Amino acid sequence: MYPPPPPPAPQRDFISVTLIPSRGYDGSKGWRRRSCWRKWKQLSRFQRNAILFLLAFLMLCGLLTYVSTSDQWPAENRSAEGQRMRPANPPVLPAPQKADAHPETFPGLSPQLPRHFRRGPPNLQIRAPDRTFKDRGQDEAERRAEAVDEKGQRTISWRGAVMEPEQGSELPSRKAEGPPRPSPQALGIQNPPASPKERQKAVIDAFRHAWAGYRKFAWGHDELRPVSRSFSEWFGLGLTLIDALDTMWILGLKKEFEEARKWVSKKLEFQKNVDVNLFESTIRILGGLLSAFHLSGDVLFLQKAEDFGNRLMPAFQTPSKIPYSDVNIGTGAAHPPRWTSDSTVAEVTSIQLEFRELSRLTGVKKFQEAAEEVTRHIHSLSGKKDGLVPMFINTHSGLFTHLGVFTLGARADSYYEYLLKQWIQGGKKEPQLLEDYLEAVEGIKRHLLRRSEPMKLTFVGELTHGRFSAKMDHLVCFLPGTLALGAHHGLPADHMELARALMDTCYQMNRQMETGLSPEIVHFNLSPQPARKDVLVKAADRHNLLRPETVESLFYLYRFTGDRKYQDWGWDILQSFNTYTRIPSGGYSSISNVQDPSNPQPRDKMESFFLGETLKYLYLLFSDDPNLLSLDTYVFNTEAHPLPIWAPA
Ligand code: DMJ
Repeated sequence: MYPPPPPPAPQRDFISVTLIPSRGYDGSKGWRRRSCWRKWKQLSRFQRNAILFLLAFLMLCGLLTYVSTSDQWPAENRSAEGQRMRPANPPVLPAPQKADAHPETFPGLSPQLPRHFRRGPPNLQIRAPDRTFKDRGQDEAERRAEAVDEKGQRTISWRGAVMEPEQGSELPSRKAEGPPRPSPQALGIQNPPASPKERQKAVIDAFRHAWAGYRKFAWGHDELRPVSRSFSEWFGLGLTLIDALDTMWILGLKKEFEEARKWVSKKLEFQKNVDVNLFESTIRILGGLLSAFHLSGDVLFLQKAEDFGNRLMPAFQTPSKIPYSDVNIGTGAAHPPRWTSDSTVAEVTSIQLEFRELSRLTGVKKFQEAAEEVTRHIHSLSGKKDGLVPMFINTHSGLFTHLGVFTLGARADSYYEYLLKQWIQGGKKEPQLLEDYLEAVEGIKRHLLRRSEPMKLTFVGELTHGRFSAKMDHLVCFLPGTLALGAHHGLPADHMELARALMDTCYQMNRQMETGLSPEIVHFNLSPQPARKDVLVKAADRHNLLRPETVESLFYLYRFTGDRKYQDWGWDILQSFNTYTRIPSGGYSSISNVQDPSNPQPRDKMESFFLGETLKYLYLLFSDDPNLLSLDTYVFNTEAHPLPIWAPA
């Protein structure tokens, strides 16, 4: 007998998944399909339902994942688009914070209202723009980004090219900045329109960022080194702080102004054994103090200006009365540079606005007399070419040296500017100044003007012993503004035409660079061959020091023509500064290569004129109020410090 069969095992439902690929003998698809179907039919209903449920569940999960990621994709696409359409820093930026909202206020500092007993004709009605909800959001974003820096992480982003990878790679705010990319200008993309008010707020934001760096890492020193978060000294006199005083006043940054004023009052000390350059210290320190006095009415600045002016006077004690380049403000010892007894022509002829004004304010004549003696001397000096001056003058003989070399750039530039501006400052009563200026403009037209190929840009070249060179310094870009100022004050209309043409050229010097920022020096192409660019740059000249001349002239051109294209051009340049020179931890840096947007190579220096001039002119350019430092009331010195016109004609 056979034993009875065992009872059937209880049927257990399970799903077995075989991971080993089961291949048929011939691997045919038909066999596999039939085999799968047979297996499916062999499953119980429960097993089939379980499989169907699992499949449905997986499909649902897949669908949900798709929905959530598809939300991000357009956002990413939008932001990628946005990156192309917008500057790296958005146009609407935080308005100045209220005094009590500043987290880093020096303890015990109570805002001190300036005294208003104005001597000059200031008519400033400058209010900080209202803060909007949007602004606060951006403040918050910026605060978060900065908080990263507060932890001491040295992350300068792709713009600044200093990025410590172990820190930088994990930061969302840094990642958002993305890889190196060309500027909006280089891509030929239109900037979104921003109103003049929004643009002014963007300048205020830039100033605040620059100032924050200076305040954190260089307070009371001459210049910020923003990448190394340190400072450099030139004269050891708080150069950036003094140069920026009137800008703060004009931008409505009263709290910052008061803090700086306190430093001037408590810490600025001129009794120091230090050599200063007569010209640089006159235009930046003397000019800055005089202008701060005029705007604020605070006599502290005038007292400091007079003290400083007195300490500069030994520079004029030379056989020719042409001043030495350097003077020790502690010992009173003046001397030329070590290698020569020459002084630079632009230097000795661009201190007059300040010295004349100091005399007018103090009633002490020696300042004006010493400075005007130089002007008179040069007026009657031989060696000029149709009003164009050589670059050097000897302090012993009083004669021009290095004859036959003529430029509107370094070492000669502001000679021309101060001829016109002194004439305006003095109420147009000094005909010799006007005569020299008009003759010089004719000399420029006759000897230095050419047009480039293929765009036919009008530019100012140089002349060396009769040989023309198509070289133009960015410094020359002060000229369109000066020519326009002269035309506004009644000089020939063709000066204005030349101003417009040169303005186009200066803008192209920025526009044609990959970063949208001009190099220090360009050479123009004169050859009519197609496919050559107008603006050529040599490797040694590719740097940008945050100089003001282009935006300075844009300000004048906009004031006198009302043509908004000049504001738009200035807006482009501000965005390029923000994109390629802004250092996240505070400050802006000069860069070594305006043609390499992926690595512009920060030079770790923020020149004082970036705050004294560049940002001030940008702010004024974006103002639609012709009475904001009216050009019928004020004349700007060559460091952008406004001084009153004595007797407006
Ligand atoms: C400034 O100090 C002055 O504008 C000067 O006239 C030229 N150099 C710098 C700015 O470029």
